[in-house]
Amino acid sequence: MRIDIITIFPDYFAPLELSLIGRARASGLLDIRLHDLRSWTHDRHNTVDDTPYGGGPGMVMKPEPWGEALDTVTAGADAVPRLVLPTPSGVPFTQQRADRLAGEPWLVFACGRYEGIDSRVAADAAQRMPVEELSIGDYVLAGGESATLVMVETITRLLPGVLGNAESAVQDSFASGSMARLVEGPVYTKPPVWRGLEVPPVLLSGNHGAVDRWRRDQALRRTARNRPDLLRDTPDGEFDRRDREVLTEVRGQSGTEPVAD
Ligand code: JEE
Repeated sequence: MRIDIITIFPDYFAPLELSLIGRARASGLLDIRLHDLRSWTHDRHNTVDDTPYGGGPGMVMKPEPWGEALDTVTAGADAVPRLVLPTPSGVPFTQQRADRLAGEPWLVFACGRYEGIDSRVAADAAQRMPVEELSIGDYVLAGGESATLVMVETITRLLPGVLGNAESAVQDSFASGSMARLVEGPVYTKPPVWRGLEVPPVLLSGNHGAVDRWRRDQALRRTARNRPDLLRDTPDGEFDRRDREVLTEVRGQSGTEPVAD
């Protein structure tokens, strides 16, 4: 997969040289190219922003450098890339969307700053390529760079050969299909006792049926506590009798796990 990233902060993407992504790049599996938007400015101050039409706070990114950047980056290839525009007003970036984007041969990420990019940039690009305005969550970042890092990491770990353990990514997407979506329960490794805390004995029992049931109980409890929205979206038919016992029990308790907000 080829990924182009256009930004005024190319150094922000140093982490893409590390770990799984760094190795995938070195092996030629991933072709990630960084571009400094300011190299498509022509004034002595390399200006990329201007005041917003209609008034209001902050500055907006000028369209001209973006137009030239996208023309140059997408030129000279037979293929047409998909343009991803991270924005707080975008469609939610989800695992399902990551799965689809992982099937694309070429993605271009346009990282805005200030209050965002002049809207005509997306409108103009859309005449030549598919454009997706995406948001990584309901909070306001200072720019699109960290959102791009999140999306690139989420997408590239799905590529065959990028993850060390080829099974993990497949398992994730299998689990997020149409079946009941639960968050994972706790995980443990050696030693069996650490600072007086024991690994739950069932995990050492060798009884795979009991392990599976215990893990599901834990996943149900944690989902009910941390993500009740996921359970409300799950049809009743997805729960067996034991599931319903666990949910009834946990719903009658008060917070034993830390809860946000
Ligand atoms: C790209 C600039 C900063 C700050 C105006 C008006 C918006 C943009 N999930 C996500 N959160 N934030 C981003 C994101 C933020 C960006 C850019 C992505 C480019 N910024 C910025 C303020 C505003 N605000 C009131 O409503 C909120 C716009 C993002 C993603 N992906």
